[in-house]
Amino acid sequence: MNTNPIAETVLKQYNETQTVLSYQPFGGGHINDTYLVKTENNKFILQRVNKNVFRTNALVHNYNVFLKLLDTYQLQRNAKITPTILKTAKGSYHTIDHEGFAWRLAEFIPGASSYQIAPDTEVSYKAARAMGEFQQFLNTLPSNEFEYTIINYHNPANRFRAFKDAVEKAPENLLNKAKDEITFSMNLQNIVNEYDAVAPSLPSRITHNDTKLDNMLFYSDKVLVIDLDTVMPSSVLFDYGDMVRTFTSPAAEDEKDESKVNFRHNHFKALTKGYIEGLNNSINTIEKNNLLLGARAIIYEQTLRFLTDYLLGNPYYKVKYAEHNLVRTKTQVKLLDAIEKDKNELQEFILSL
Ligand code: ADP
Ligand code: GN1
Ligand code: MG
Repeated sequence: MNTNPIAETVLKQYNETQTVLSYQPFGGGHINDTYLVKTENNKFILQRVNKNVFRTNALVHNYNVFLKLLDTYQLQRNAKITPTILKTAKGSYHTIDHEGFAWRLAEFIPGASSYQIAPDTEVSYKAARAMGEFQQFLNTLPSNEFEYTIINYHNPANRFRAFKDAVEKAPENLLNKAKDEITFSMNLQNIVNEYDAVAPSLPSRITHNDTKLDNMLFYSDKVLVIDLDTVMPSSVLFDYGDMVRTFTSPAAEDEKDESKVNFRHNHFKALTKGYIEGLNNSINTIEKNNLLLGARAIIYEQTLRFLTDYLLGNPYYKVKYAEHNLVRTKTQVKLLDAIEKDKNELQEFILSL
């Protein structure tokens, strides 16, 4: 049995978790601490939100805004789009511990699968369609009431500046090991300029902002969207882009054997079709014309983020070994390189839908 006095104090706040039998670390997220909690009759997901990454007050506020409207939305459509987040006996969705960390409890979806790699195109299609449908819910939210849980989160220009700073500061041995990836990243700065040229014409929407495949849960024939900590104003380009990033490669984000990483056109087509169908005409022409730019921008941004973290000694992402972020960088480089080579054909496909 795991023991964590803070987790136990938090669990005491809920009527449903007075008799906890066990709780264990769970899932493969890079940011929060997630536990599977077992009681006599039930299971729950307990999460401690990383206060070094998220602005806790903004996050707690945003959950209050969208959870207030979620029940009605789901009831009206007779559809569940995300797991239920429980209220404490005092009626809050989060409890703040004495160190300032926010905790929350969600229902556990039994028998649900989440994937690091899309096993077939049906999964890519269904996941993207669910994300498009989730966007329809986000489109109903009062966007002026949202706060930024992370400032400058999807901002390629800012990520590029942080990367250049890291290159200035990094020790020689790390710079040597990441030589090729640094050169590749410096050479693709045009993606930042392309994104910046389009950004002022994009509508600001409430979007999910972390649409990697393992932030979706599959059970029976349904898909639920999870990990709502980055729901805030941004652009659908990034939501589409992060699906391209995480659905199209047949290898994990941290696959050490680079030869296993490649860009699967059939998954690209399946997810693009699924997302556009799920959105049901709720994006405008400028957004649609620039979806591919969103994919290129987010994979570039992710390359820069992993590489920056590696050069700075891994302050941000959870790592299992010293080179973990460099390995992650290399998979992004390979994927982005493949997309850059095929971009005309990919753009043509998007516009054909
Ligand atoms: P992080 O922000 O750290 O990525 P997530 O909210 O994505 O945290 O949760 C981490 C993992 O835990 C998910 O990828 C998923 O596998 C699992 N998970 C999260 N919520 C649930 C749930 N309600 N039911 C079942 N599994 C869940
Ligand atoms: C993080 O929290 P998680 O593991 O779902 C990160 C994303 C990255 C992703 C890369 C808040 O997502 O931005 O794309 O890792 N989340 C945050 O795997 O930084
Ligand atoms: Mg996650």
